[in-house]
Amino acid sequence: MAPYTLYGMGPRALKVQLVAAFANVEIQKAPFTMGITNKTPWYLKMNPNGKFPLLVTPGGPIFESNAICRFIATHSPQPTGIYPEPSSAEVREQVRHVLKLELYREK
Ligand SMILES: N[C@@H](CCC(=O)N[C@@H](CS)C(=O)NCC(=O)O)C(=O)O
Repeated sequence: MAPYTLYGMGPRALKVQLVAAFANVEIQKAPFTMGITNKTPWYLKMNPNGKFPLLVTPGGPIFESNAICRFIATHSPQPTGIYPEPSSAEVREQVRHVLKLELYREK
C-alpha cells in the first residue's frame, strides 16, 4: 500500500498526480466528495482551511498543492530534475517564480 494518500480532485490534485507519476512516487487516491469530505471535522483537523488537495503522509498531513509537489519530488527514488540542484539562492527564486506564476495560473 502506498504510504501517501491524496485527497482532492480538479487541476491542483491532477498536478500532484502528474508530479507523482513523473517522480515514480506511488500515491493512493482516497475517495473524495467536494464540499463534503473536505468539510468533515476529521479533514479540517488536517487542513483547517478545508481546501484541497491534501496529502496524508506517515509524517503528517501536507496541504498547498505546490508544497505537496515539492515534497513528492524530494521523496522520489531517483533524481527527477523537477527541482534543480544544487540550489543557489538565485535558482530557488527561479523555482518559486515558476511554481507561483507559470506552473499553475488562476484563470
Ligand atoms: N493554494 C491552494 C489552493 C487550494 C484551493 O483553493 N483549492 C480549491 C479547489 S482547486 C478548493 O479547495 N475549493 C473548495 C473550497 O474552497 O471550499 C493550493 O494550491 O492547494
